[in-house]
Amino acid sequence: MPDLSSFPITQRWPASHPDRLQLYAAPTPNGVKVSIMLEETGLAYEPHLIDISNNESKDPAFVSLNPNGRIPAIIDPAGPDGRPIALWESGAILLYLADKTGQFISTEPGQRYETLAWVFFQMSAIGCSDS
Ligand SMILES: N[C@@H](CCC(=O)N[C@@H](CS)C(=O)NCC(=O)O)C(=O)O
Repeated sequence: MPDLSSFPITQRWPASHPDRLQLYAAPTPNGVKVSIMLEETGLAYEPHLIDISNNESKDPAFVSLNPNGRIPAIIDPAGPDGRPIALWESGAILLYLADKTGQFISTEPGQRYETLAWVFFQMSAIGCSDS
């Protein structure tokens, strides 16, 4: 069983299933797009609701994972090299999950950069602003 105790966020939002990808999010555009990606890729995950209306994304335990203090963020217990990895920024998380599962992004450079263009377009032009 993976040990996630080195991540302070797991003290505030404990992992009942530390073998599963841990999602820290809320039902907002940036949160939901990661949930959709997890559902579509079929990865097992454990969601944790971060109550942003009560500033829980500014809780020191959350900020220890994402210094920008915004949802979404993840911990994947089975990251590169089999070690846990923490990630924040929804676009980075989407690309990580796409690469991890080999879904929704090509390894063929032309197609891969076309996908990146759409992800960057979405990040800069559609959805919650980063303010
Ligand atoms: N660029 C960030 C933006 C994240 C973001 O703006 N999250 C909002 C919800 S959609 C949030 O956490 N708001 C709470 C706050 O700013 O305190 C990303 O794409 O992950």
